[in-house]
This record gives sequence, structure tokens and C-alpha cells, in this order.
Amino acid sequence: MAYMKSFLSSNPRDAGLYTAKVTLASQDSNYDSPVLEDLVWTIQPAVVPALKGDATNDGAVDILDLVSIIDYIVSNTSPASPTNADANGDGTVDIMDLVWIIDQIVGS
Ligand SMILES: [Ca+2]
Repeated sequence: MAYMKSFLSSNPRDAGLYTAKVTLASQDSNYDSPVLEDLVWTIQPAVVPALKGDATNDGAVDILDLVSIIDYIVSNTSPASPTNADANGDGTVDIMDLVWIIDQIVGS
């Protein structure tokens, strides 16, 4: 009777590339264990939710985001996170996003 063993290369709870080796074994001394290829899989990092208004993508909503959006409006310089720059989520980056961010800064 053959059975299966699996050995993980490391703890597969964190993002990264993992391999596992599968070995078939038996108490029967005549059993010739087949050579199996290592199992390889990748765990992707969790998707970090976008922070509305964080145009600079530095994890905070502050005056630097206002500057980044103004740069975009005035000189078409793309913000680090165009998705976050669309703070009000209407599909465009414009003065209404500045108002949204100012409301967040003043309101907090
Ligand atoms: Ca917008």
C-alpha cells in the first residue's frame, strides 16, 4: 500500500513562490517509488485597497496629494496613483477631487 507525503519549502501563508515534494512510499520493500516532479505554486500578495485621494500613493491623504492633482490639472503630470487621484470616483481627475480631498483633510 502506497501513501503520500508532502513537505512544504516554507510556511505558505505569506506571498511568495512555494514548492512541495511529493514522495510515494510503501512498507513493501519491493515497491519502487516513482519520481514525481516538485509541485510549484505562487501565492500572490493580498490586494491593497486603494486609498481615495492618495494621489502620491504614500499611504496618507494630505496636502501633497493636492499638489500632485494640481500638477496633473495644470501640466498633465501623471500622479503616482491616478486611481487614487480620482478621489470622488467619477472617472476623471479634476478640481472636484481637490474639493473632496480638502473636505477629508479639514474634516479629520
Ligand atoms: Ca474625480
